[in-house]
Amino acid sequence: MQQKIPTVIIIGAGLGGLTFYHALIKNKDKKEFDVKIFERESGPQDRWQGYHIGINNYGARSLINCISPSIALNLPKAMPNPIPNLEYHGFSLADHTGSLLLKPPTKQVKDVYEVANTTNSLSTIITYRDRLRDILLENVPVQWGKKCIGYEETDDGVWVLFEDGSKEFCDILVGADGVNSPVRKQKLPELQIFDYGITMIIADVAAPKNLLDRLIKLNGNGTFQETVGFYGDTTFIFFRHIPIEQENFENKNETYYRATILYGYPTKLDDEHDEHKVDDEDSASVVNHVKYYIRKLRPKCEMTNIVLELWDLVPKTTPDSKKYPFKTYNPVRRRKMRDIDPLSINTWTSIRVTLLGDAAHATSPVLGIGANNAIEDAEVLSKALLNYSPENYISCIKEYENEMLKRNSTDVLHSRSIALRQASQVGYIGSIFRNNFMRIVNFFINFFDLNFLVRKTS
Ligand SMILES: Cc1cc2nc3c(=O)[nH]c(=O)nc-3n(C[C@H](O)[C@H](O)[C@H](O)COP(=O)(O)OP(=O)(O)OC[C@H]3O[C@@H](n4cnc5c(N)ncnc54)[C@H](O)[C@@H]3O)c2cc1C
Ligand SMILES: *[C@@H]1O[C@H](CO)[C@@H](O)[C@H](O)[C@H]1NC(C)=O
Ligand SMILES: *[C@@H]1O[C@H](CO)[C@@H](O)[C@H](O)[C@H]1NC(C)=O
Ligand SMILES: *[C@@H]1O[C@H](CO)[C@@H](O)[C@H](O)[C@H]1NC(C)=O
Ligand SMILES: CC(=O)N[C@H]1CO[C@H](CO)[C@@H](O)[C@@H]1O
Repeated sequence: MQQKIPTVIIIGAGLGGLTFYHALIKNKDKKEFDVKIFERESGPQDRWQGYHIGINNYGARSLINCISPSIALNLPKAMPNPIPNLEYHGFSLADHTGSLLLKPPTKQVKDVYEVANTTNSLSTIITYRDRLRDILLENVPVQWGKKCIGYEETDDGVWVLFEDGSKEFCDILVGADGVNSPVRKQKLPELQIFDYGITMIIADVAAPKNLLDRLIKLNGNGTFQETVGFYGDTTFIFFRHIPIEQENFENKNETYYRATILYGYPTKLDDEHDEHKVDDEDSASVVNHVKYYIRKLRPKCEMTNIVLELWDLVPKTTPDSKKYPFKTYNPVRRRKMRDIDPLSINTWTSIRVTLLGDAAHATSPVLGIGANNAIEDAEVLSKALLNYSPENYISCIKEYENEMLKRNSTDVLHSRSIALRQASQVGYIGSIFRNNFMRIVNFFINFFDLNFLVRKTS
């Protein structure tokens, strides 16, 4: 008897869900599934998909393993090859004046294939997240405007329920629906989101060359730069040294570069300063709030000026997409830094419904591993499903979940401890100790080439 082709439904066309779709299609000759993917957004341009994200060795490897060779050919559009002698793809940490504290030795790679072959997950290529998503959307029949609100299990499958009243039947349901995953909330209601007590504001801006030149002069050419202040306040700047090519872009005289900027501070500061009311629906109000803290918490110096000037570049209203390098641009708002430790609950029962990426293990952005781990999940789950049969589907899901849980719980907690340590309000004297301690650590990790900051992979 010919066996019926099993159906897999993916909820969420983010980086994880799309990579997983490609992996199932790529494995079709070994194991065929009828795959459907649903997304709540109304279309590819519904929401700003921005940010620079670092794709590291295991992320790149899983990505290449999951997508077809023809789609892999497009990868350089999203992750252009590092520019030798100009860009340094790596992390650096400086104090509030831009004086270097920590810069782990990081092997520079020439392209996505070389990063995939390194054994050290510090090596990364800073990637345009929106373009990576565009590439992954190619040839994928996403069903847009379909918001999942839950599911119903039956003896022989799962009904997936949508807000529009429709439902779809499947054999396996994969929730790749991000940190607020409704699939997770139903599967594991006791698995809670952990709130760091850190507020962050993130924006993508078009930075003029002269501003970036000043930053590089002060802080080096690292593509992923962080500074820490006295009060748990942090700034992040991610950029590629690649000019924006845009026909009608504002000032044709000046060269512009995309940069992602992030400002973080302990949320409790907002309670102490509630005279400063913020309207999260209004970018201008949020940017003023960020600048208020930067001026208040940071000394007057070139580093502070650069950060303030970067925040001034955030569009105050939704910009005309024809004149702006980003196809869509949502207003900036305050967000909470949060994560999910998948091992914070005792039992995960493996059923027909499983989770992938942020839905299972949202991770703070400090180590830049969230997308890499979502992509790695896609590979591990697609491999586990190669053994799928109507009788043993539970063991496939269990195999995936066992590996995913351990790996990611470790990563989530590691990222959390670093974020919380950075957010401690050390004060002026404390900062002298902390900064000197970090300079010593920096000396040793560079001297001995130690990379204890990241997980070792084969
Ligand atoms: C500033 C910043 C910097 C970062 N830097 C890095 C980095 O350097 N490296 C790194 O690896 N990671 C980084 N990350 C994290 C990374 O972006 C995420 O971890 C990654 O996108 C997770 O992928 P995902 O597919 O699990 O979830 P998402 O990409 O969030 O996708 C979830 C999808 O599900 C959809 N969805 C949600 N609910 C529903 C519903 N009810 N029904 C249908 N669809 C739904 C959403 O619309 C979305 O499209 C960063 C994040 C931030 C904020
Ligand atoms: C930038 O990084 C490269 C590594 O690619 C390094 O060789 C170069 O000296 C750096 N340039 C500047 C201006 O710091
Ligand atoms: C990566 O490693 C594999 C296996 O060792 C090899 O076949 C491949 O050529 C390498 N790719 C690059 C770009 O170095
Ligand atoms: C553009 O550059 C030219 C020559 O350098 C200069 O004269 C002119 O004022 C500039 N225009 C703008 C708008 O900056
Ligand atoms: C790859 C990796 O980091 N694996 C780790 C997963 O977590 C367990 C403990 O929870 C570690 O022992 C593994 O090394």
